[in-house]
Amino acid sequence: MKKTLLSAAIGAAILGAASAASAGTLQDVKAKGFVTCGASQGVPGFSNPDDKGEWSGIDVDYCRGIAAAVFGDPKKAKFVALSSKDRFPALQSGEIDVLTRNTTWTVSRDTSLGFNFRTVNYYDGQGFLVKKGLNVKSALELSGAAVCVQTGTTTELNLADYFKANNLQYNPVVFEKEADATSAYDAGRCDVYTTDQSGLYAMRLKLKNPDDNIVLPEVISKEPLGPAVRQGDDQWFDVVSWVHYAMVNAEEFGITSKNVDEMKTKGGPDVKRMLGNEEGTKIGTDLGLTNDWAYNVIKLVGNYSEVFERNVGPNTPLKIQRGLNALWNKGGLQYAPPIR
Ligand SMILES: N[C@@H](CCC(=O)N[C@@H](CS)C(=O)NCC(=O)O)C(=O)O
Repeated sequence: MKKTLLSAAIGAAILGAASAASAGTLQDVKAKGFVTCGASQGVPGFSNPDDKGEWSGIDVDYCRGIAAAVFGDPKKAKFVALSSKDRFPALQSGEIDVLTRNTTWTVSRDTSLGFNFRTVNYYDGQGFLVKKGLNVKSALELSGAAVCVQTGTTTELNLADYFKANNLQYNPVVFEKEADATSAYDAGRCDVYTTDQSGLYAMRLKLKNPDDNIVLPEVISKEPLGPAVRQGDDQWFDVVSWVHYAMVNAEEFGITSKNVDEMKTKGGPDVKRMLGNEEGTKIGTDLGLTNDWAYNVIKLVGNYSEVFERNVGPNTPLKIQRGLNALWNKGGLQYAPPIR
């Protein structure tokens, strides 16, 4: 009995020390005056710098949403470009406050790497890009192919699993940098390029002749993409999660960046509550923010639909349909718990 109590006490002390070591990100972010987000080195529509170093993308807007929630200013977001391999050490070491970069939520990242995931800002799955000239209609015809793939990703393992499960041979051509993988594929060093389907649509735009390439119909994995934070910092985890939920709830309520001022005074009780317009509310202060945090996210960055349409939707070069990323009541998986 004594031994059990003692080990419980030691366990609690270790846990306490671990949380103390990594807690306080919200305070740190407020003190330095900006949030540092891990981005990719360039995935159009998701996180992509232009020639002037201006970032855009659905993941970039997530980070700007966090800045809007914390500071009332989306410009207080800084981006660090990270390869697939470098993104995890950057989060572990504290170089970045949050990883907002097409990262798949898996059990090993959630446990042995020491991260926490909760929201999925883009539901995806892995696919294959091939040259039309190959005359391949299905991934099952790819036996013997040379496949370009980026290291440090879930992609590598899914690729191995899929070819093994279907008794197909392949030659992996592995790159650390996405740009090298893309140019190798473009130069004909591989027959196939594989990554998340979102990544395939994005990379295709970078090829010499995008229209000469097709995405095969097979989706071989689940890739729930969302932000990761370090374990042991519940408050920061909550802030990062609720920014996404605010965007999704806003879409569900029909609140947009254009009508949010009107909705704040004329909306129903749940809309007013979410936007901080309720007598004696603690809807934001309990999160460590101001009560108008969700208002700021919507006003300054937009609801989930606005962010999706602006970065990856049918009217952008990526031309992606909502699909799995439609709201739960429109046949998709985007579902946010209530803000109340
Ligand atoms: N979702 C997968 C793959 C993510 C990934 O890193 N994809 C590559 C290919 S699209 C990428 O983003 N490369 C850009 C870079 O390394 O900067 C994962 O989390 O492992």
